Amino acid sequence: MEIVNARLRKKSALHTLVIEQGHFTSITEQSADVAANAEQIDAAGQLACAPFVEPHIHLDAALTAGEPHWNQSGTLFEGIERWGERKPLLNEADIRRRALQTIELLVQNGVQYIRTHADVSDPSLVGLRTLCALRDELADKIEIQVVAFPQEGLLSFPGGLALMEEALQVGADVIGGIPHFEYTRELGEASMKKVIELALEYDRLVDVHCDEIDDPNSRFLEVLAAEALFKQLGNRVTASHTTAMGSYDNAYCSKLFRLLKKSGINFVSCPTESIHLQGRFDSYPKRRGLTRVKELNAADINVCFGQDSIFDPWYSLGNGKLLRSLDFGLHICQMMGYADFSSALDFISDNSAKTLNVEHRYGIELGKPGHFILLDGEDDYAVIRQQGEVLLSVRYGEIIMQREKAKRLTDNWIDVGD
Ligand code: 17E
Ligand code: FE2
Repeated sequence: MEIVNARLRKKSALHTLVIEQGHFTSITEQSADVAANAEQIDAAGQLACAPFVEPHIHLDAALTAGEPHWNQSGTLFEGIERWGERKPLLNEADIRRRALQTIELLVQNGVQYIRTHADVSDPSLVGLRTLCALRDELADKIEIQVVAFPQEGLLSFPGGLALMEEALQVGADVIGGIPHFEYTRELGEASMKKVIELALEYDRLVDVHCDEIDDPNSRFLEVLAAEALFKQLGNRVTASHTTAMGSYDNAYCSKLFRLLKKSGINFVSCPTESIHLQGRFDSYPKRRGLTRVKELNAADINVCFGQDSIFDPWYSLGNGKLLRSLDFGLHICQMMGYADFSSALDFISDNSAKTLNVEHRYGIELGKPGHFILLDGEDDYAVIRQQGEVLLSVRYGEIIMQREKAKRLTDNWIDVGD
């Protein structure tokens, strides 16, 4: 496959990309735009970017909003309760159907790597088993990691620890946790130590729903980061949400950041989800309920954006578009400067690949798998501003999704000059 007239991120020249036997074999700068021949794809000056990565989504719960009841309060905790009513109705066919529809929706929007959470506070483990099976069946189409996520507590849910071990034996790639939902601070802390112990014992990655609450006293992140540091697990560990950090005072954060930086752990923020679920106990002033994405990024700590939910008990919108999550994130975290916009796609591509530990096989670089997407815009700034569609998605040199740019059918109404 040959692509001509492609722009690459953070470079101004047009480029020709060649993919042979599924890998990039040539990436060359063009001195001017060229006419594409019949075999070539003409990128027409649009931005070629490494595929989007969805680092945090709950595929077992996707497309279940309102079943059997809607989340009326909009809180995380009511979401957990409503999901608890849907859980007994789960079966393999139901999960498969909804997960496949959601994965396809993500593919249509340029995603080629997914990290999904599977609720393991369920003695049948049907969600985890089904998502692990789908991961294996779809391995040549899309890369999926499955997190064993103890939604109702690793130590507070009856048999939670045994279920986690069973999930790891079934084949979960990543160990999850939810310390702010454990009954006590002590259990929350102990759960973080246990998660790291299991990661060492089973040689798995870690991704914890950590401090997803507005409580400024929810400080399990420091326990997770310290354990990761002591056990040298750094980049294999991710803290998702950490919304309490939006409520920590600056003095504590200043101390905390030293540890976070040393530990080398990754962060995932889910802007649409958190702006919706957090701040629910405030009147006014009302907190934004997001972690300190801007400050983490400025401190050179890896942070990325995910969607979390697609029409589930926690969030009843969601359309598979990471560009929408990014747009929300940039606004809510006030990352609206020229430099922010110029590298904004990092938050849904390179940074997320790092979180998933796939960066060695990710990116438009010689020798790497020939995966890329084409975006409607010539650089990060234009793509963000125009909120355009993903026009093309290529995997191992094969087109897996292509759409035409929406075409206006009328002339200008107003004369705007030349
Ligand atoms: N479960 C949870 O604990 N937090 C979330 N944001 C979702 C599920 C979506
Ligand atoms: Fe989540």
